Amino acid sequence: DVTYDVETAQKKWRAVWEDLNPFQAADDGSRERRYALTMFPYPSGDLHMGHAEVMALHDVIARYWWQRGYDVLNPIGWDSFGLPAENAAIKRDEHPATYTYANIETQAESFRRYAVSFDWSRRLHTSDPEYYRWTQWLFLRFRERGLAYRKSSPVNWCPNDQTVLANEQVVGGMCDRCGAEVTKRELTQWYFKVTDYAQRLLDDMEGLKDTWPERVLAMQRNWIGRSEGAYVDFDIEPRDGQDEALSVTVFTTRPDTLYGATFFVVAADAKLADELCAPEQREAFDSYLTQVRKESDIDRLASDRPKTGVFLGRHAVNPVSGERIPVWAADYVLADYGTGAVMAVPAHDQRDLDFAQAFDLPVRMVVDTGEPDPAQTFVATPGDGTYVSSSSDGFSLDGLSDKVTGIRRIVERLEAEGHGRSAVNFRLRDWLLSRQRFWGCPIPIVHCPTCGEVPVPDDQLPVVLPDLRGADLKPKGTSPLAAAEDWVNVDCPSCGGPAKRDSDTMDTFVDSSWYFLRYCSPHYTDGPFDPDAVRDWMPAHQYVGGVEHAILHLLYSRFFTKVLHDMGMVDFEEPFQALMNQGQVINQGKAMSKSLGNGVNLGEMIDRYGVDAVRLTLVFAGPPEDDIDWADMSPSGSLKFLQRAWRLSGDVTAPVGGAVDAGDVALRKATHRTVADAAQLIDGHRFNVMVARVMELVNTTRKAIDAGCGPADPAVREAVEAVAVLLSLVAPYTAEEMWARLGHQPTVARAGWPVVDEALLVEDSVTAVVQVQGKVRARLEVAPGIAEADLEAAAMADPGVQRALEGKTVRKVIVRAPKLVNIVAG
Ligand code: ANZ
Ligand code: ZN
Repeated sequence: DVTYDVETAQKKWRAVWEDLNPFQAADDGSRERRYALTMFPYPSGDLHMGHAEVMALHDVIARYWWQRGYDVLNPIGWDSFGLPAENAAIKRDEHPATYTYANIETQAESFRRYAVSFDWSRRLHTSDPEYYRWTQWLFLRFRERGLAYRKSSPVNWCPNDQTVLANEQVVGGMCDRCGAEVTKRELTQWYFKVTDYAQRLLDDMEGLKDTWPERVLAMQRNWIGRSEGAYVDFDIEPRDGQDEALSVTVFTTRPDTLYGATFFVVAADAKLADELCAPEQREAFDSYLTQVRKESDIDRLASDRPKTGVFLGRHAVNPVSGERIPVWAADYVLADYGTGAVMAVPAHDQRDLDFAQAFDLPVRMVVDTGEPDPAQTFVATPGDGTYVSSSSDGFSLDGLSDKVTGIRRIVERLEAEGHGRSAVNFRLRDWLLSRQRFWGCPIPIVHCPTCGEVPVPDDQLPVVLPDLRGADLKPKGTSPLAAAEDWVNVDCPSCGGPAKRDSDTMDTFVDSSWYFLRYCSPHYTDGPFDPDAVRDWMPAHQYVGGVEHAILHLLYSRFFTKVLHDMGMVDFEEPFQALMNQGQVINQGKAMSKSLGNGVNLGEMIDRYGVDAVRLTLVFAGPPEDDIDWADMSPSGSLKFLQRAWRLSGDVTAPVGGAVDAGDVALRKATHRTVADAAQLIDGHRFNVMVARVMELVNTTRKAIDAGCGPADPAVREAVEAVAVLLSLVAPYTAEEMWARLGHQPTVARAGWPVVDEALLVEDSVTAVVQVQGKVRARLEVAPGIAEADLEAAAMADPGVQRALEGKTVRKVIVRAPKLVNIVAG
């Protein structure tokens, strides 16, 4: 069999495409716009199979939109600041910039060879000063709105990367970058106030529920973690005039169990614990705190862990009953959730009960659930039941057995006396954005001994990262920028006195929280983006990328978009209309990894089978969300299919542009049905099925050529042209080869979607016979699937049948769809 040379075709068409530049968005309003967005890569190393998969899937959509006549925005850029590249550079003793930009060039070259339909004129890198100038500008605007602020608190610390991490970057207690166990440190850091947007981030997911994967929404919902409950204020008893009366608030989801609170617990690492600690407990407390500081949150929350804690030598007063309860410090209460203090109700909360058991504290049941008394069994009873032992001073819940009413009544009582109020609490924390690392966007703030925090004026942006070539960039716990004397020492923009720049850099996720907006006008110099361009293109119609970003990047981008909306800079509140998560490419049932030695090299696969075969294999493997086990794939089979499709184009002898009406009807029907179905399948993201349908059409056409209507039939040309256009979404080189052989000018990528003739989609008809009194009175052409009632109605309406029935009464109609109607009349 003849074949085309893959390598030659790849060289040839790449040059032609670069010349024609078919994928540059016209951006002139002449056509309806579509924004196809894919998560931009980190420049660590060359592209791998995962990139190949996501780009192949994403490109089906982008190329389809081009064929449908939309003006498509399909941009590419690099998320080029950040830890992974910085760490890799340090390991190789290279400067992060050198390493990063070299990788970008390698990846860009690979993307071009891989023939992704990117608009290269919009390329951006977040580590370019033209880009991060606006990251800094946005930071300053957020700060003006009180949405970027500095505070001191215990933060997640990666001892390996020697930097703080956002909560979202701690996975199972480990650094999601390097896997080291995360510890806590008390540090003053910059935060974005995401918590102000918690409710809106939650509410607006409603509008995404049909277009985003449910598991992503569920993960975000869970991360935001909304809880309804109440704040309850407890007075702390003054100790014989030594200290002032103090009130401490707790957050509880069960205010109705207030009478069961037998002790009070403050997070050991909260400032409050230190403040409350009585002098005689100081030593015990300090040594306990040292121990707690070494623990990760995961350890602290583990329910099977023995409870530890220290009595603080103080008592809190129950605001309703007046009961005195001891105040403890413990690690199972977290400093940064709720208020960092809890009223412990051991009877109905297992963590509190474990603590009570460990320290021999009282257990009082206040909800009788019918289960054995927790004081005896040490099994808490969190369920519903009837209130007991819950009354004082003319107030009582006793006998009531409805939790909702119980909560309402106790909260009303607390509110009336000014000791509490109902409250909603979120698990979501503010986003810690400073990093003690070099390769990131500098924070545009100057710290002045006289003026305090001073923003760098807009006209002095960007604060450019110093080069520091030859300096030691290894993580040391403080940013390498702090040691760059020339850079860090500046005149205060406000008073002119000696001051210092903030030497931390921003989390890379800040850079990636707005890049999709920048793509709309990447060369704009009057702001982060041109509002008109953003209005034209955003929100992105389709976002494609990995589920590993389900929380971090997607939550942060949603937050940024909402803030920009509130600033009046964009007129929408959600950045991504639809989201698709691809599965993983694995090998032999396992994730590819160096240690398993099961990595598959993308470059080698392309060298061996060609770009198209690799792309086709990845798209054909299964539904996009499913993992692909490369060991089960057959790229050589894909290549064989592509050659078979291509051979069709050499067999066509009907002239270009000839009339097709007289062509073979069966083949025409197959073609038009395939094109119509392909459109629906692509809209439903069933790309693998779409490919299967193209394969069928190739087989049908081959049969028609060899054993049917023959190669000269215009229906053959029509079929092969359709195959070329459909294949252009997946196998652009092969499609271009076919298109040229069919006598067309490049590029098939912009040939346009074949127009479907609806008449050719009508199912084949069958002939139904209508008899009246045993005599055939009519023959009807009907659809094979016609319903009995429809067939009967059609028979009755036939003029020949009506004539035969004139003057008669219909006694009985027997319908055998789709072939026969028998009418008995008399
Ligand atoms: C009394 C109580 C009685 C509670 C009861 C539960 C059951 P979610 O649903 O996760 O919001 N809590 C509050 N702040 C805490 C902190 N900083 N660290 C650890 N635990 C804390 O949980 C809210 C409940 O978790 C609160 O309601 C509080 O215990 C505890 F039968 O208060 B509860
Ligand atoms: Zn100053």
